[in-house]
Amino acid sequence: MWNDNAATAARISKKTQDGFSLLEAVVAIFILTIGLLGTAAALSYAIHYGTISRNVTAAKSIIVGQIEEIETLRNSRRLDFKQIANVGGVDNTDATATFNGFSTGFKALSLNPGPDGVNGTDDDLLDPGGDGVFGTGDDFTNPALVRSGYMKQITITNLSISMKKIEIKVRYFGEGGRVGEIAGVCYLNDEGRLTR
Ligand SMILES: [Ca+2]
Repeated sequence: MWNDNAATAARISKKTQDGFSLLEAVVAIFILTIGLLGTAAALSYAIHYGTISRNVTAAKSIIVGQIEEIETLRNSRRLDFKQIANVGGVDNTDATATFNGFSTGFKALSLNPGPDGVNGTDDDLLDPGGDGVFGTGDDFTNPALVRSGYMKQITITNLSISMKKIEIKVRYFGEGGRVGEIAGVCYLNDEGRLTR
C-alpha cells in the first residue's frame, strides 16, 4: 500500500515538471509575434499622426501670426489701408513710404522679414551681407533663412473700399512626401477710416 502511494506521488511529481511542448512554444511565439506586430503598427500610426498634428499646429500658428501682423500694420498706420495688397495691387498714393506688396503664390517662409520689415513679401530672404546694411552691393538672397517644411500664400481681395478679404494658406510637408494644406481667412476693415 505504501509503495502504491509512493508510485502515484512520483507520477504526479513527474507530470508537474513536464514544461511546455514544442507545439505550445511555437504557438506562444506566434501569438507573441502577432502582438509585437500590432504594437509596431500602433507605434508607427502614433508617430505618423503625431507628426501631422505638429505640422497642423505650426501651420495654424503661421496663419494667425501673418494675420496679426497685417492687422498691426493697419492699426499702427505703418501701411495705409489701400497699401495692404498683393504685388501689383498696391496703391501707394499719398503714402509716407512705398510698399511693394505681399508676394503672390506659394513662397518659402523666411526667418527674417527682410529690408521692408514685413513678413510675406518678396524681399524676405534678402540678407544684408557682410556690412549688415540693406541696399548695398553685398546684399544677397540667403537660402539659409528659409524655414523649411512650410510654404505660405497670401491672397488679398478688395471686397469694397473699406473691406478686404485676407486668405492665408500654408502647405506643410510630412514624411514620405506627403503634403498637407490648411487655410485661414479673415476680413480686414479700414478701421482708421471708419472709427478715427
Ligand atoms: Ca519682407
